Amino acid sequence: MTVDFSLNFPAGFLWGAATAAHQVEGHNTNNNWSAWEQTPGHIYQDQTAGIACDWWQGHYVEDFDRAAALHHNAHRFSVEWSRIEPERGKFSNKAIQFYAGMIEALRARGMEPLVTLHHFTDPLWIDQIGGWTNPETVRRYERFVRLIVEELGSTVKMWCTINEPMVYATQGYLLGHFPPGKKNLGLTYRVAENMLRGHAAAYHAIKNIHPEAQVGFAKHQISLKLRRPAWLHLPARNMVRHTFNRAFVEALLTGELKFQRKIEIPEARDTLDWIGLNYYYRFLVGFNVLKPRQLFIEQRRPYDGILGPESVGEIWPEGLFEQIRWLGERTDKPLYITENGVADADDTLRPLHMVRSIRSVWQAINYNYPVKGYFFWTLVDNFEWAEGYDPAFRFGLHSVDPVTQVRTPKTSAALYGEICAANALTADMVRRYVPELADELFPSVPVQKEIEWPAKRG
Ligand code: IFM
Repeated sequence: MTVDFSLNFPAGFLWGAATAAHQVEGHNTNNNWSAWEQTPGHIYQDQTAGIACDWWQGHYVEDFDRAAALHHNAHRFSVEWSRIEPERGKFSNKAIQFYAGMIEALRARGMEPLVTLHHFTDPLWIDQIGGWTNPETVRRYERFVRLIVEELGSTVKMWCTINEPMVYATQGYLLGHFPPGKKNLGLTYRVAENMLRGHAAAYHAIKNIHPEAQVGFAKHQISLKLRRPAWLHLPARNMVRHTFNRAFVEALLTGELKFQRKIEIPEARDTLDWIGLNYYYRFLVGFNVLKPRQLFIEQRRPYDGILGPESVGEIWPEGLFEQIRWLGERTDKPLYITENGVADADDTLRPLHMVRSIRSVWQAINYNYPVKGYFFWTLVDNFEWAEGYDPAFRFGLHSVDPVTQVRTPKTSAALYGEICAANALTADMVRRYVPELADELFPSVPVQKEIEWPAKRG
């Protein structure tokens, strides 16, 4: 008998990848991103999403085959509002059928669909009324959600209302990296508030049509490392932690959104059946008197650890545990890792990152946090927003040739496939894919630590 170590996951655990419409579909000129991409300076090398991974022309079928061959039993994807409602109040049956086809293709391959209703993009006509700065958008979004759930709801159990609302608000309205490129704190708060109202409206609309549906949203969390001395930097760290990581989640539990002031949004109270965690980076945070325009807060890359590409933070996979812990304890809801992965041009870091991340998830499960699934970001290299097709920002398990559309699996795809098939991360996998971690994670001779008896009492 060969005895070996493995980190086993619970029966029924969901394993898959996550994707988003604008990043993979291509052929769309009707949303705020396609308009934004036209202006030089907005995207890496002035690129546009173009045909992306050509899913709109049917390439999703072969990519779902790939996911199935890697033993994924679930997939997270988003529907594109600008295709479904290309003009205000006009719905496209062709687009609805396209997404119905995707769901059917997933089910035929034994993959549970998790459908995101908003992933960073808005139809142009929504953009023209001020996007999410306008409360009218909440009502328009609710109408769109109602329509899509009436059409597709009998085949979907899990809905994700909004992807990373705080990223959408801060990148578009505070930092200016996403459309509409504003730098205005007041608008940032207003957009986040309206997205919260949008989530609440979508939650009630979905439950109204299909009470058994499971509705949540995907929250991007960042790990925050406190600069020293703590007494000086603590308030700045707490401010970022509260505003970016916590306030939105708290509001979905309590119905009170606390940014600069407290806003009562009773309809948002108790509108989570599950919570999604998107996790990537850790930042060093502190107070800097020279940064009044950033509210004296400075966020930068720590000097130690593995650094991601320029403009992002430190890559610290174990931060997953910390984020699961807070979300798990605060919400007491089933938790899904709705995104986790690493930007890595040549797949040298990804297997190592994957092992450390999945080990963190396993650890959290064994502390009895209710983690129910893991969606790797992402299935195929794709359009990475402001970073376009910059090789440093490739996140996929497969590379994609932009001209021929030929996909090539990376080493990390094989490793992830083995993990999904085994519903476990085994010592043998670690030895084969990331031998440099093997001794640390799984000593070859099982070690039984000596435990000293306490001194005799009494
Ligand atoms: O590509 C994005 C995705 O759209 C949202 N979460 C982070 C990913 C990687 O940057």
